[in-house]
Amino acid sequence: MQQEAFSPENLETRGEVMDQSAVTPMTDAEEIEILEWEESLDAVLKDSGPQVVAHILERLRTRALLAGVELPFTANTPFANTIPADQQPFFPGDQEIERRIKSLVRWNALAMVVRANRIEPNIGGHISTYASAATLFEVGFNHFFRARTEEFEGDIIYFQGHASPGVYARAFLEDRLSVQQLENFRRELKPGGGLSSYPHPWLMPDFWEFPTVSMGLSPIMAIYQARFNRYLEDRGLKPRTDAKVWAFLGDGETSEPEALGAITLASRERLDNLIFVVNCNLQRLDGPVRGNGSIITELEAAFRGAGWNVIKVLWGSDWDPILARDTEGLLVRRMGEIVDGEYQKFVVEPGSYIRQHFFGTDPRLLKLFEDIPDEPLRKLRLGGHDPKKVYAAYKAAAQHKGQPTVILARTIKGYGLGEIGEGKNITHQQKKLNEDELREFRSRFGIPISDDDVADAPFYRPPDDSPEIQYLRERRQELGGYVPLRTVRAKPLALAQDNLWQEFHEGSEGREVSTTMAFVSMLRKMLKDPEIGKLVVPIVPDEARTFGMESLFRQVGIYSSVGQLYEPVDVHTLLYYKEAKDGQILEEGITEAGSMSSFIAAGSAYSTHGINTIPFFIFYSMFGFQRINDLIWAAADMRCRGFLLGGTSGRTTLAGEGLQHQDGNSHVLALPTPNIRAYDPAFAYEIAVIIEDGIRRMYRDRESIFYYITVMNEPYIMPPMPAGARDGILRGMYRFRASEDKRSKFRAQLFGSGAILREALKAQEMLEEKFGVAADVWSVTSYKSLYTDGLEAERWNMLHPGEKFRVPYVGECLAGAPGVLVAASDYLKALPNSVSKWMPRRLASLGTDGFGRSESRASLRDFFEVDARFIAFATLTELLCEGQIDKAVVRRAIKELDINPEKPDPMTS
Ligand SMILES: Cc1ncc(C[n+]2csc(CCOP(=O)(O)OP(=O)(O)O)c2C)c(N)n1
Ligand SMILES: [Mg+2]
Repeated sequence: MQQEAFSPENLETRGEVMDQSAVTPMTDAEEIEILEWEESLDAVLKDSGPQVVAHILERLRTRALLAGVELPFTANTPFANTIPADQQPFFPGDQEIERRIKSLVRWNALAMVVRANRIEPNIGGHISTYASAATLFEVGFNHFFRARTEEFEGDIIYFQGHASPGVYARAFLEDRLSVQQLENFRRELKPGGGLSSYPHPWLMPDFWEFPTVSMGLSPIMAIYQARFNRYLEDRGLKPRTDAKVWAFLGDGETSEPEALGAITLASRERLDNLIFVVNCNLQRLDGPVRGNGSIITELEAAFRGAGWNVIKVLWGSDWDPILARDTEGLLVRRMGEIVDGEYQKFVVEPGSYIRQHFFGTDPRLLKLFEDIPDEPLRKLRLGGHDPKKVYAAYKAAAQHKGQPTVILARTIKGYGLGEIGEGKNITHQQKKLNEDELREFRSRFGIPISDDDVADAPFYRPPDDSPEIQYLRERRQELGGYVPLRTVRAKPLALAQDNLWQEFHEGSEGREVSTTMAFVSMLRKMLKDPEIGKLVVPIVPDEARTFGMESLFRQVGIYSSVGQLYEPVDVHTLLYYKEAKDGQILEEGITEAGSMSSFIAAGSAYSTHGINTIPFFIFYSMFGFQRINDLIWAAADMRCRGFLLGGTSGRTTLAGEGLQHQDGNSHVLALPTPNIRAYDPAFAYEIAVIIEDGIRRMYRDRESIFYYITVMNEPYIMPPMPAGARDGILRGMYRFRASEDKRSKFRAQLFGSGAILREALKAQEMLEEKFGVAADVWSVTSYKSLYTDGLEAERWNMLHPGEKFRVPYVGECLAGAPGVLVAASDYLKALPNSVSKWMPRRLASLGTDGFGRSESRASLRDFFEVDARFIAFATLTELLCEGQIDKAVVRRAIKELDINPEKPDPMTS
């Protein structure tokens, strides 16, 4: 297909943003008519002000519509700065000193990446992202980002992850990071420590607060963080303040669905404590974000349409006098016509090219620029690089009421890198500069490093008594201290009483309940607890009824920032849908990503706010790890605490739902997250023990762990807790029911988990009654715990040859347990297989590899071969392999147990 060359005529791609007059030529009479209207508008604006103009325009618009005039829809405003020059506030800083500080940060950020790559080629790092974001960050550091103090909770800032070199370089000027640390950027394992590539609280727990480098996650986390701050205020857990949540994003990043997927929540909730700053350098990694369109125009429409306050910062002060001369609005119109690919070209081409291609379309435009020579023309500064414009936008955003604000700041990727990177498609990856290039950069930004030294790219920090350092310190002092800074202020909980849990140790006394119901009872009880009750944050993505949680609606209410503006249809029922301003449940609607972001905000409040909120996020287990694992990974990095509950779990326990919903994967998917503790409990008392211990470990002992617990919807009688089971429940397995037949020579150990434990118990009976096999049954509550424990022991043994051998817990449990070994769970066979090597003998694993089916539990367990029959049968075949029983017994079993050896393999069918 032949590519159409760019010309102002083929601008259909810009659709709604186009001014119709640009394509349909006007008659002279029409031109005169328009001029008259414009003059009238100017006169009204001058005499009566903007509000009256707005009223008139609205009235005219309505009138035209009623008269059948078709007005093109547009969510866009002209391609100009939202804040006109004459409404710009006074810039309170010392611009010259701030420029010098910024230059020093730029230099050190660059030196850090360049040096790292000299010492270790290909260690990576990014220069050009920060180069474009420097002014956006520095205006924040000097004037807006308030640190946490005794009196003020502080602003929350999500820094664009790839700009981390700039944040480190500033911390170096602030004397918070040493030369050695900078030297060890991206080499964290060096003696004395280094700096992590990106913001990772796990790796730098005294510095970074929010991981932002998986693109798209920081915007959604920031939105839910801002909402969670309101939640804490409305529930009286913290005082209301004007603290802000700032999120710095890349323009390329906004293509991630998570980035824009939750923006309507922010406007619906009127989150005027939230400010997005999109660094619109028009480039991503490979090339332009929207070469053939305009990312700024697109984002403006999306955010305005979603109800946000949008502030465009496109043109720097250099453009103000030119725009002032443009009384006909030709320049702004032309600016709105140009596609991003062409704008990018203007960055790399000489002034003559800009003159010809930008303004050459109209002699009147050319005239506007006739007294500006080519070189200065090329250097006319953009809005995102002009501190005055950025300051104006931040101030307006910080003062804006009733809506969240997004600032779309036009910048140049690789700003200041000149020939080697500025605006080039390769700039994102640029990390090596030769001597000449370094010298040029140094000279451009006036860094006092001699020609002799510059080739080494040394770090440079002016003396403490220099005006730059003094200014920087004063500014930060004024704003409460340094940022980013992560601290843990929450006091540990005492958790003195334990009568909360006793009732669940006693069993359901003949009543059939599911583990989900048992968990909900525990949650209800925790919510009433005097110590932890108010700290509990139940989070649910529109599945509360599925989990039988509707009773909580009434008990603690659903959080709504406006209370309940309507009478709910079920108001006359006991469990009506109660929304309340101090409601405790976060009923997020159908968004697992949003709910997980709430979990993250609540799970990290112990550090962000110094409040020990305890989130319980319950979801359809298939839509947890499978769908939003990267947010779970971010929660882990952030050292979040709390409980994730995979509801309706188990591939064969969730009946009828079929391939999409039946989860046999999540416990395997939980294996890689190092600090998550994953449990597949079968009984209420197991859950009670796990949660009680979890709260203690996380909120009293302050461990950086969190929990994943699967709960099921299959009702059965909950037995009382066997004596001495507690330790095994927590460590991953315990013998639930030993065989009473001590004399049989055929022995087996059966391992069951979750709802499948009951199949193992039935198999135990079958084996004993029909085949004379005495089997013990174990509840395996956590293969993950057994696995990590096994790995630890194995590693210790490898590194300590000749010392006393450590036996993994699995091996310890099975030391005196005779017979063949058979495991069955509702998850992949990989799970029991992951620990089989630490067992004394080989293990036969049954599991649910394959796609689910819409069927009953019994059929599903037959299909996946995890029911009691298959457990018994696998035991017999193991005994056959061991040479303990005869083939004839197994043949008889095929008949008696109704096993079809030719049935299709569930893994592949
Ligand atoms: C989810 C995810 N996908 C891909 C990447 C790899 N990546 C890192 S930076 C980048 C380009 C960023 O472009 P943009 O968001 O415009 O930021 P800029 O550097 O231009 O400011 C990409 C694709 C990532 N970090 N996260
Ligand atoms: Mg970009």
